Amino acid sequence: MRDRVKAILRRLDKVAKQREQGRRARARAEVPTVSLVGYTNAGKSTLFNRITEAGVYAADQLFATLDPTLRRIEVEDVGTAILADTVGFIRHLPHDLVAAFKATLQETQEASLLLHVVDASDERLSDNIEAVDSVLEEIEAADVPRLLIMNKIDSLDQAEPRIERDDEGVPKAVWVSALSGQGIALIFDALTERLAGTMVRHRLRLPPNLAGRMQSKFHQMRCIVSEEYQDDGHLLVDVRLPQTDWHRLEKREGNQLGDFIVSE
Ligand SMILES: Nc1nc2c(ncn2[C@@H]2O[C@H](COP(=O)(O)OP(=O)(O)OP(=O)(O)O)[C@@H](O)[C@H]2O)c(=O)[nH]1
Ligand SMILES: [Mg+2]
Repeated sequence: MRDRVKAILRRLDKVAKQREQGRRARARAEVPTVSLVGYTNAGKSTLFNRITEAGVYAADQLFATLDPTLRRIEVEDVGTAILADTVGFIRHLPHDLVAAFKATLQETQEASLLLHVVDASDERLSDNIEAVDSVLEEIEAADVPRLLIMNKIDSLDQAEPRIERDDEGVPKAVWVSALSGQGIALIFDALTERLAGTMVRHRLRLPPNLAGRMQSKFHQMRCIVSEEYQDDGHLLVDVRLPQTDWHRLEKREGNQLGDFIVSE
């Protein structure tokens, strides 16, 4: 058993490395990644197939062969996006598994949007949502934007496919059936609305006490256009990233980043 665990962990490591390379290439091309996450058996893989057959990409073969859990989709007003299927989450994930998950689920952390798929017909619906939320927290993906997918409406009495919106009119949930295909087009509509945000570009002049940390953060996000250390230890850095990512980062940094913006 111990040997098997070792072998599996080694393979996970290799997968993580390959995915890392893929992510880099995609980030360079500024292609948003949409990750399907959710409790095991929620219907993620079924939905993955549904969505990708609806948005087929002719030249996708090679891509699909390289990694069957990643597919290209075309979203109106957004262009190409990558859809990623992931392993199902479970309650009480053992701690050593969390570590293994962390490697493979980096995709989740760095996704532009998470589609949290739930089985709407499961009586433990809210428990499952909570369990997934806490795993997302554990793998440090809690602040990635999320869209809830209420799946399996074919098993409910009287549930119509629809988009549910928050107070500001932003889609927060889509009611669908991956099995029957009802509501799949609505997912594309919601993707357009959630992803078609604009890119922003900023030039920042960061003081030495912030420069190092922010520099590695920007590198991680792969949004650096140019960077240069000045004689006084300040870092002059140009970044280009989706507006939503910028806002998220600003918030995370206690809203102080804006103070360091300088004009080009
Ligand atoms: N009734 C109904 N069943 C569905 C629907 N979507 C998926 N299923 C069924 O739910 C079961 C699980 O589906 P999967 O797509 O494998 O679920 P998953 O979330 O990928 O599961 P894991 O990969 O194990 O986490 C299968 O038996 C599917 O046929 C749906 O919309 N309606
Ligand atoms: Mg699956």
